[in-house]
Amino acid sequence: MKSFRYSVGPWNIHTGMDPFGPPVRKEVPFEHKLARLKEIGFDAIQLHDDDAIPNVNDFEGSVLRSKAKELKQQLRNVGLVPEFIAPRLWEDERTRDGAYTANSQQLRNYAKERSLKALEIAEELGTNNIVLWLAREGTFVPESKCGVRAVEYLVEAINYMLEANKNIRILIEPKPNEPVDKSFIPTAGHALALSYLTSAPDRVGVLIESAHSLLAGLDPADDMTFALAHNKLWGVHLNDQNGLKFDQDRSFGSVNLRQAFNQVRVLLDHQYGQEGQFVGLDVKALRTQNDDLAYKHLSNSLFVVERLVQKAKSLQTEHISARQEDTDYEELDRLIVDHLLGS
Ligand code: GLO
Ligand code: MG
Repeated sequence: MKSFRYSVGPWNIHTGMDPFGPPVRKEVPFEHKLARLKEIGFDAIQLHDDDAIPNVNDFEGSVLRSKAKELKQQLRNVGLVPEFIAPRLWEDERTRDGAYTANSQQLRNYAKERSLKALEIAEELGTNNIVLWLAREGTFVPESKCGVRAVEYLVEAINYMLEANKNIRILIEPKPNEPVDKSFIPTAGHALALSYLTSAPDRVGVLIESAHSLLAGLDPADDMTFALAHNKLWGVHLNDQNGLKFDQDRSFGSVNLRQAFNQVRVLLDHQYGQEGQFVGLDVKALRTQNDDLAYKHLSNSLFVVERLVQKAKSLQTEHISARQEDTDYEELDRLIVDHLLGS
């Protein structure tokens, strides 16, 4: 029996291409990815607008909607539900100066129109969740943009979406850097603060990715509890990251087991998932893996989450409470480390 319902994106099965080298594995067709992900144990699929409808820029209206309907049937046949749609606003040439915060009004309008397509796809697929990873909303050159205007543009774009469809909710996925140097919405705190500036704060929450918190020098479990305290933790992307480097998307728990444990512990302690939220992964296979072995990052991450669930459930809470009482935190530290080491 699994403890959570799990989700993952098709981009988590990939060719191993990186900025310094070409693909080392074959591109896997979308339908094969779906079948494989289901087989590994996933319940839901995370989708960019152009994962759902390739070349999404070329379609609109009833054609767009009928393509989305076909995908809905395809997902149903495999037994996966869609978790969210995310407008991919960082690959198109028109978003090279950012999308919602581009200096050109024409380009900002493109970003908004493209986002509306994501809303339409989501509606057809039957999910209310729109994820905004604000990839290029930030700067390399500080004087290139006004930070106050940038926040106003972001609020304007979010309000535009909230107004266009009264059922959707928006999950902001913060990240401090990469591909930009300095992001306008670098942390969960910024994302939550932004939510309260919008016209419908009850429909704007966050998706916390472990590696993104770590890249900001923060503990992912703390970001999760902060969002939980606001009732706004609507998604997670579990993975791992070794320090303040490029975004590594390592398998969950592969770098820092105690931090991974605490993420699982807070999710369990606060009944994450009981209102339908998924535990998502956003992990990448190491470039060394050959075609057949480029799925282990997914099965291993699921395995580690479930193992850590067992660890969280078998913690002797009376011992924890006693140490909280007498503030012997050295002993608490030892207890936790010993528990994680096992016998
Ligand atoms: C990149 C992000 C990215 C998003 C995805 C969904 O750093 O983690 O993978 O999660 O595009 O919007
Ligand atoms: Mg992510």
